[in-house]
Order: sequence, then structure tokens, then C-alpha cells
Amino acid sequence: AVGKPLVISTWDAGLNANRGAWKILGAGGYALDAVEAGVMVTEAEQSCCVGLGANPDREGIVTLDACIMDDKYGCGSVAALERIKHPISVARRVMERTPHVMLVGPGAQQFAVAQGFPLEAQKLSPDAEKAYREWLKTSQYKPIINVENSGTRPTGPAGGANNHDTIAMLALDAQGRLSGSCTTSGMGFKMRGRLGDSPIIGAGLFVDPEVGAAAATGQGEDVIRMAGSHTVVELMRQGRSPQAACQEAVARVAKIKGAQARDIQVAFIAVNRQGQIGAYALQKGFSYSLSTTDTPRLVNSEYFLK
Ligand code: SD4
Repeated sequence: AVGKPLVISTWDAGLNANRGAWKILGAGGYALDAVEAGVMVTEAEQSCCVGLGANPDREGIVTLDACIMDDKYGCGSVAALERIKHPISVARRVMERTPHVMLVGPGAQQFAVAQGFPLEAQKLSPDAEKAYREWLKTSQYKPIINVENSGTRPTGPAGGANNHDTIAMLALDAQGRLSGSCTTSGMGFKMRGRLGDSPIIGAGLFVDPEVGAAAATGQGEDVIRMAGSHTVVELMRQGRSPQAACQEAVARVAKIKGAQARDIQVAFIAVNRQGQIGAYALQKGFSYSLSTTDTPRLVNSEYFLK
């Protein structure tokens, strides 16, 4: 499809991220450049949830996960990356400059440093420090729906309610090329070494240039167990609209979780090659940011559990 560009991203942090992406898309640029630049905005905001300002794991260390896919089945991913400000850009380098798809932990950091990314200080942001001290009082791991970390920090530096751990973004450019990105600190106060869906190709993100793209946010464990984003794309391949595909995938999570579905949030966004979009969440409270012009709109998603 050749036509109008669009970008869709998760949560309200997506508004600023979309503005970053639109600088590229609006000027006729490449979807891959747009989804990288877009989520870099969020990584740099140092809010509670994405990038180095985020809440740490239970040992007090911030570990970051990210992945990216282009319009040619190219994919790159980093996980459990420490002290690097822009994991999404490291993921892109993994895709473009290594024979691999995924690098994790110290190896990912070594690669980042070798590629010239500065090694930042091992230090919590003041807000994360506070949230971590609070968390240590009980040391309970209990994800809060739509907050997904127990040390709630309601307002991000950008003024938005940036209390989500993840941003995922999908873009279709004017030449009809699709790309996607996803970056996160994972769940706040997670076990050391825990990975969620966000750096896993097919779970947190999937792009098939013949069909469309999808991304996930929410309880990563429950996205992984049904190969979330890949499932949404395969449903589109079978003829579902992006909206119907997101709804069917969420219904599957609900079925798998049964009564426990009330305790978690899972949400998907999707776009097909034709530029139709979809979004659906398990619970109330998920929003997404949509841009088809230089002014992004925040949209409240429909949801499954009434
Ligand atoms: C994770 N999916 O690490 C991420 C968390 C998330 O908004 O999406 N938070 O499981």
C-alpha cells in the first residue's frame, strides 16, 4: 500500500513518542527510523517506566528490554540490558550489524559499548529510589492493573501519567513500509533476570510486511504464553481486521486465565498493510496514541471485561 503514513503506540506516553516518530513519517521518511526515534523520546524522558529512570528489579538494578522489526523480516532485540540509555537503538544495531537476533545481559552491554553507546552511571533516579525504598518495606510482588508496578509514580516529567512500564509503537510509512518497536524496563520489582514479552519477537512485537504488525503491553507472562503479537498478525493473515484480531487475541488471554483474568491487564495494538488499525484490552484503562497528522490523539481502548 502506498498512501498516508500513520503511527500508533501504547499508552499516553505515546503522545510524545508519536510526535518524535511523525517528524520522520510526516516528511516521507522510513517507518523503521520513525519507530526508533519515536520510542527514544520515551526512553529519554526518564519516567518511571521506560529507560534508565525506571523502577528497578528487586535487587535495585534497572534492567531494560527492547526489540525492533523492519519491513523485511529483520529483527533485533536486547534484554536485561543495564546502564544504556537507548536500548531500542542497540536492538536496531543487533539487527543491522550482527548475525543474531537477540543479545542479553552483559553480552548486550558489551556489544552496546563496542558500538559506541555510552555506559551510564549505575544509579537510580530519585523517583525510582523512593519507589524502591517503599517497595522494600513489604517486598511484595503484586502487579497493579494498568500500572504494572507497585511503586506508583503517577506523573511523568512530560506531565503525562507515565505510569506504565512499556511503550510499543507501530508505523506505516508513505511508501507502505511497516515497522515496529517496543521498549521497557519490564515490571517494576521483578525478579532479577526476569524477561517479559517486550523483547521477544512474536510476543511483545511482530511485523509481517505481507500482512500487518501488532504489539502488546501488560502482563508479559500472559502475552508470551499465547505468542501474543504473532497471534494477532496471524489472525489478520486469515482475514480478520486489525480490530477483530486484537479482540480475538484478548478473548484468548481471558479464556486461558479464567477467573484470574481480573487480576491482570493485557492489551494489543495492530495495523494492517492497508492502514486499518485496531486496539483492544482485557480491562478498562488502556489508552493508545494515534497519529495520522502531526497532532497525535489519545484514544481510550475498548475492553473485554465489563
Ligand atoms: C512486561 N509487557 O515486561 C511488559 C510490561 C508492560 O506496561 O507492558 N507494562 O511484561
